[in-house]
Amino acid sequence: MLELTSLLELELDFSEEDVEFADRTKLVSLIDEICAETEKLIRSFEYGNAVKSGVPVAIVGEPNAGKSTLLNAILHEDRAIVSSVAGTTRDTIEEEFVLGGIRFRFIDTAGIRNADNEVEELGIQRTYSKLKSARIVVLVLDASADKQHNDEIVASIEKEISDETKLIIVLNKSDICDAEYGYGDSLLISALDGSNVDALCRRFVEYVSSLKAETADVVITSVRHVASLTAARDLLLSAKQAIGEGIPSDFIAQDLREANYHLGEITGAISTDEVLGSIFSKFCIGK
Ligand SMILES: Nc1nc2c(ncn2[C@@H]2O[C@H](COP(=O)(O)OP(=O)(O)OP(=O)(O)O)[C@@H](O)[C@H]2O)c(=O)[nH]1
Ligand SMILES: [Mg+2]
Repeated sequence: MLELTSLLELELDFSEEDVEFADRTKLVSLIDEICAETEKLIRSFEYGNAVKSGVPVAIVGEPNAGKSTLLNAILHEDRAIVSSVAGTTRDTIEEEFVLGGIRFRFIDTAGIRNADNEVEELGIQRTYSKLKSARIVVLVLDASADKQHNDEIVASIEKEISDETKLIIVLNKSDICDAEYGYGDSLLISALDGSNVDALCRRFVEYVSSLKAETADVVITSVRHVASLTAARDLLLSAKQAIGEGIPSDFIAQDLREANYHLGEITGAISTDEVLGSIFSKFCIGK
């Protein structure tokens, strides 16, 4: 940020000469570099926060697919009511459970279908909202259903979730049928007799561990710090756009000053002296 700011401030000092001597490509690549670092820190907060309050795992699928049976199998207890009546689960059920040292929040949801009454309809709306806020979505399919039917469900769920969300597809009821098809790295399980449920649980742990590996060495835990980082990132993006549009350096410099101010809220302010110091250390200009 110091390098970037000093390049532009220097240009402003010579604004009467009407020259652009800070190389635009260099400015943009510096901004990209800083934005990437800032993004990484912002993401580290999401990870830190998810781990602190439990990584949300939404279990979704059609009625009778075996979602509640799966929840019970993961928790090793009869937490949710299981029955052969389609539409048994009406409201969402949430339970925390620690796997591989990571706290998860499992959310059993109402099966998705065209509801035949208002209560079920409300439950399904909740399913969609949980689907959107979850980190991991487990889509439970009935392996005995025909492929085309399941293809449609997969497509409709993929449409609903964001890129940030991990989708794990399971084909359930392996005890009564062998699915002759799969979806990428989907798992064939039986929630009823528990087969392959361990493998599914390992997937959850592996995914969260991979998130951890992607994040910065520093994990941001303060909401205030994330707000400062986000503000700085947005100003940097606005500076980048201004450069692209050939907007005068004064305006770009102003965005950068504000971005510095926000970063300063975390690290302590960057003083004018530091900017001047950086200018004089790089350029042959007399004070
Ligand atoms: N054979 C077999 N039956 C299963 C399996 N998993 C669930 N079932 C049966 O399927 C029926 C529905 O199971 P639930 O767990 O209630 O299904 P659900 O997806 O929660 O259904 P809704 O709450 O209605 O959306 C029950 O009769 C279960 O015993 C399985 O792996 N194998
Ligand atoms: Mg259920």
